[in-house]
Amino acid sequence: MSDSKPISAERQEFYDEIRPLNMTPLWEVLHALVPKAPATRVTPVRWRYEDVRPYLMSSGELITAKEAERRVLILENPGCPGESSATGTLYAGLQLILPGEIAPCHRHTQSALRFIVEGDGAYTAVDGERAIMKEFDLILTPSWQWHDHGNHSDGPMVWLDGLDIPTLRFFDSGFAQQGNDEYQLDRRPPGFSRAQFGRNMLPVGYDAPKSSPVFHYPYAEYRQALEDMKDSTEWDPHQGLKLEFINPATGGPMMPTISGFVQLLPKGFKTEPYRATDATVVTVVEGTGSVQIGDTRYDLKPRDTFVIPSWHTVTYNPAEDVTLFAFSDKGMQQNLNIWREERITG
Ligand code: 1HN
Repeated sequence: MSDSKPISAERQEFYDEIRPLNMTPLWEVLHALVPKAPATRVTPVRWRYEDVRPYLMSSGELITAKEAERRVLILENPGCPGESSATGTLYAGLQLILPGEIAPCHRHTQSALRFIVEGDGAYTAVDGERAIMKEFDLILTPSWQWHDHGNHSDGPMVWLDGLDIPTLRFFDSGFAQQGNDEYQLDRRPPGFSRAQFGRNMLPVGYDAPKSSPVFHYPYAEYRQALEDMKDSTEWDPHQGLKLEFINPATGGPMMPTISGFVQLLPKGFKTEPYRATDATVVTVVEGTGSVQIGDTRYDLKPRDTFVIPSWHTVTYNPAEDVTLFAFSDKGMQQNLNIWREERITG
């Protein structure tokens, strides 16, 4: 049945009759429900950091981190207005914390990542262990772990928050709890988790958690991994050099609902077209160039963030060496056996 054919008076009358019984005919919507190719309301969108930053700083004069609980400007996809969503499954926002401020302790079923875009020396404490933030570090706050942020540095600190809010909203399973205290006391020294889990070893008798116990991935380390691989690795013509942040206890994604990646595209390495069913939020770490997403083209600059919707064809044209950080629902889709990719050739 076609989804667009005009509806006859006889059928419309029937539909109107069954409506009060909370029934509707499948044949009018079947092809929209199961399209021939993945369809999405999510659109490509790009936020230039230079456009966003002045407003983020203004928000710092409008409300304190304490009053706001989290002082964040949501990066909302124009295809899903009012939904606080960057993609169908994921949320993104830019958070500001000023010197001397505290974002009070809480926990929630939603999982979160922080990708530091500006500043040096503020901290996130996650279940009693502090991570000191440096530019382009990745910090995880897995589901139900206590977390608070504080800025003892002398400059503003800005990071990209990535959460699985739309996913938990879909499951009606999102909720939060406030901490008794504004901030947590240290229960372990900074770096303890990385010492325990970050060296390809695990404590004996350890039960693998669903999210990576390595909750802090310093830029200096993952950047060096890319650098060390640069000369010896065969580059993927569609993706350049792309690495995933994993849960070392399972080999799976860093968190069950959010997968994280870094990607290096050397100067002049134009990628071949690629598409996949995971909608992706990307932040430029280093370098300039451009990205083509379906019919939309954006120039790339450090700290800009953009969205690649599901099944949109992507190509990159790096004018300099470009490093990207990306997060998506790839691991969640893989666990459900619904993830697909296509390397488009010729
Ligand atoms: C949250 O807890 C944080 O802890 C940031 O920094 C953004 C957006 C929605 C719900 C909870 C944070 C959030 C959030």
